[in-house]
Amino acid sequence: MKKVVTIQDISCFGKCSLTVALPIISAMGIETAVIPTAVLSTHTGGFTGYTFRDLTDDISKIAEHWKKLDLSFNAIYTGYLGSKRQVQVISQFFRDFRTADNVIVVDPVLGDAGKFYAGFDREFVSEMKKLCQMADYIIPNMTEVSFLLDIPYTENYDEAYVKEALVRLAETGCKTPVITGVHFGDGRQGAAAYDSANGEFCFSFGKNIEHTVHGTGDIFASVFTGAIVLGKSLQRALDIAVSYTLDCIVATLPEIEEMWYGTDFELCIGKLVEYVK
Ligand code: PXL
Repeated sequence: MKKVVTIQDISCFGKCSLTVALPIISAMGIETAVIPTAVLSTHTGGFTGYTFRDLTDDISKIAEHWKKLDLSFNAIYTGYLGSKRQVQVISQFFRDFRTADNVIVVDPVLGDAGKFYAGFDREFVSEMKKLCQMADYIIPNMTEVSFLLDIPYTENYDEAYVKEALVRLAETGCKTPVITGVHFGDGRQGAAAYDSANGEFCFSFGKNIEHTVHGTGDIFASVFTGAIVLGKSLQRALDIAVSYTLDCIVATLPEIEEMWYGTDFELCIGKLVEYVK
């Protein structure tokens, strides 16, 4: 059985990070080991007054134990990380658990809609860039692209702009950058990727839904990681992740309580199982 380890926080309420990655990757028929980096009462987007228990000191102890057990993983997938020190500890985890044939997927969670999430700043971006350099795949949204490349955030761009951004992301060291939330104002939204090994660009689009729900980036990244681990091509992995993310948004809208509560990915798990058959 394929094995992924995903390293990100547990937000106890507000579906995102581990509460999304664990059920989704498991549903794809992949064993999903976890390293919780922090426990928060809620995620930080849209809620105030949340608790935050930092678990950075546990990460290297878990890694040490796993080394003794000689564990290995087909993929290491990181999401939201809470501090610069935590990012440094995880870069050591990458060095310890990288093998000749596994993949490292970094979702450089930094912000959305042109703004940082609470607690992040330029210094954190510098640290996150170093983690991205070690990755086979990175999965930023357009806001995170602007932070990683130090370019202004814009919502008006074309295909040439996205291709240029992908090439520049690859030049910073990551083999295959994937950009999410790509839209050209033509009623579609999707993702774009660049395989720097062969110079191939891939795009995948579905219908653009104007309404925003929280946690879709984590759904996309989890499905994309699972699909790559299952041996799908870059284009097929993008198609599956775009389709499932869209399915989840459409399923959420009719009964949405509050956008910060997250996306109802549970209602579409059956479709995901079909997509990866
Ligand atoms: O969905 C990304 C995410 C993960 N974890 C925490 C967050 C966010 C985004 O707001 O706050 C704690």
